Amino acid sequence: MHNKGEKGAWMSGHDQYSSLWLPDPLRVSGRLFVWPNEEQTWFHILNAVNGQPVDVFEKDGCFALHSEAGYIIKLLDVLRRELSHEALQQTRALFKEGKTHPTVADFPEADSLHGFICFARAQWLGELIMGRKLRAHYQPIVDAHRTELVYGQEALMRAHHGSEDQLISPSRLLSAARDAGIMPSLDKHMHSVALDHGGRVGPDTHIFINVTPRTLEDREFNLNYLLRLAREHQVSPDHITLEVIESETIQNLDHFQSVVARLKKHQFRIALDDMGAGFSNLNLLHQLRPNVVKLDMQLTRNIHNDEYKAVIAQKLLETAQSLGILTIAEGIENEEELKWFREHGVDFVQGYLIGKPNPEPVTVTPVL
Ligand code: G
Ligand code: MN
Repeated sequence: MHNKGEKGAWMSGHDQYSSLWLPDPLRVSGRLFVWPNEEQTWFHILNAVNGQPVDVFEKDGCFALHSEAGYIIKLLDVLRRELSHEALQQTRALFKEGKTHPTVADFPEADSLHGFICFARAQWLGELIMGRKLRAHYQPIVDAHRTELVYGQEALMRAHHGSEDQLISPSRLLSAARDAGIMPSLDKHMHSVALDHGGRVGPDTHIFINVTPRTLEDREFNLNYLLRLAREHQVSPDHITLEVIESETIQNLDHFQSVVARLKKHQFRIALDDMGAGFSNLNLLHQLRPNVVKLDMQLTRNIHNDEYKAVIAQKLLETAQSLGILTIAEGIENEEELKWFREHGVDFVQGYLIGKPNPEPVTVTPVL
């Protein structure tokens, strides 16, 4: 059965990866046997299964879900969302290849459903990375007053799964990486993918890449790797802005700050992302001392008609301006939002009104 001890080995090479990971519930057909911890969990799961093939073994207190390509991983995502933490921990799960039924001897192999979900999601993500299915799409960031001047391009993670037109949302990828404890690997991989287009965005355009604090804190993260990537792709570090997201996950502030200080010393630029959203707080402004602050799109939405948002955004802009920090308003969708931010002195804007994320960086943006 699957061997959790080998979880860390999945980055070590494609060949090794294929042999280590059998049987693979995503590639091998088989059944996932589930022993729900209580009756309510039965109902929840059967609801989530929603017409997909399932064998019920009432006598054994379990049922089996058929693993069809691409189906089981989606189902696991649903279960992870729908079931309580307790139910996930206490429900047992076991994957059996083919049509075989578990015997008493298999039982010690059964994992908690939670463990199985983490394992399967790590495997799914590993497969996307190894199969080079992760791509960067680029969204232009332009001068607020002259929207035809492209200042930067934010690289946004996208994944194609199954048929090529099936896109996987970044939030699903991020939550899988978090569950599987491989966020730093995902971030690092995305940085290299993002910079692959480095040359194409033009030498004067800044590339914005997202990074979680966890990655910056990770022992495996080192500056040399970023410097090497920048050199290989001929992008100067002062044209690479690291957007720090999800501030609540900072574990060791001293260490985090020392990493940020070293990045700045090498001329990388730091942005505080999603300012004004729940997980980006004012404390981080003085802890991070960023070069750039990005105002969250929830604040932007309808700002011209919302007194509360307007006051909050205005104070955030004033704070950044008096500290000499550049400002970007995210998620601009209409002319009124753009007008509001222009009148309140924002430096740059980003959003569907100006340009949507695109596989090729959009270099011609509208005059608004
Ligand atoms: O967390 P961050 O702000 O980096 O996320 C940006 C996400 O928001 C991207 O996935 C992008 O597709 C999406 N996005 C970008 N511009 C707009 C916009 O104008 N409106 C909306 N609704 N979403 C946007
Ligand atoms: Mn961002």
